[in-house]
Amino acid sequence: MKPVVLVTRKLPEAVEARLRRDYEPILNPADELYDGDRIIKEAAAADAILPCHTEKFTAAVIERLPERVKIIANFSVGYDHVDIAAAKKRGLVVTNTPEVLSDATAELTILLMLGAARRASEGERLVRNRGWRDWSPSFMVGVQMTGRRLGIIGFGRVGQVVARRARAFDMEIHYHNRHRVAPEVEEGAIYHDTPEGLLPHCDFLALHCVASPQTEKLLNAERIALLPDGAIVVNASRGVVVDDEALIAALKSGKLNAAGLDVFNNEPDINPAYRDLDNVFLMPHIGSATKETRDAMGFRALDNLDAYFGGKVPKDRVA
Ligand code: 8YV
Repeated sequence: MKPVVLVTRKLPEAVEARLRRDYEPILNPADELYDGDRIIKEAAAADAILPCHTEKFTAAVIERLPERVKIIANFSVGYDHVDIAAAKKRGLVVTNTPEVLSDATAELTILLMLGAARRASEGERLVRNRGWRDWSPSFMVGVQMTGRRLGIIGFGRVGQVVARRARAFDMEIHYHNRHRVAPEVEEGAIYHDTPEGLLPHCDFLALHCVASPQTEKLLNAERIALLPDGAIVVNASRGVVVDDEALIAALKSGKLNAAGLDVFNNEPDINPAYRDLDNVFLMPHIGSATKETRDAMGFRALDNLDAYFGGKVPKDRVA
């Protein structure tokens, strides 16, 4: 008997093919967003769940999951959508998909930096909306990335790849992380043991920390004030690490030159003020959205299921 896996979202074809070969999948062909009640209903006959970050496994949902569900094999590196303490209490195994999305997310981060610095949204809108009438040396002037200082908060897998890509722009890399990384990983990046120590060195600031109670609203008004005037902030981690009101105020006042955001509080119902600001480059949480990466994420989630149902500890076990 193949294990039954509830798959909450539409996965890449190659991933679904392997899933069909090795498991009994319960699919969601309409790709509807499941709330807690729907997850519980759909999981009635499941041994495992393969969800995305869009499904919220709160303590209340986890407590009500059918007894036969033993593992949540996430299709995501972030697992802040799962109450890990509740999962542990219930004896649920939880896995994620690290490493395979670092390149794609780092590429998107560079896009956010360039998009914000070179006013890409504004320029695109102008051309599309037939607002482009003339040209002058002062027209659509942005900020140069080459040779500037990039500060990275969260120097894990994604942060490290961002640093490597940014070096191609001759950027000077600074970082803050819970722990200083080894010199061969640092590759000359300058460590700061607090965000406060890092921020004055950031012409560009990229957020790559995990979402946790410790990082909630990490970028608040007090810390934004420590950034150099005219700095650019980009976020491809999680919306909760930013205090929206503070960021919006700094973008309006000119304290910050611009921001590039791929993640938001309360996605997709984002703070409406962002839509009205010309100096934000907005993306709809697509950091890992390349064909190669989405396939790799799916295979990685399946590797974790294979290990679990093969009686081994999954490589990416986080609970
Ligand atoms: C994923 C992400 O696309 O992996 C993550 O944590 O934020 C995204 O890259 C998404 O989570 C899929 O579930």
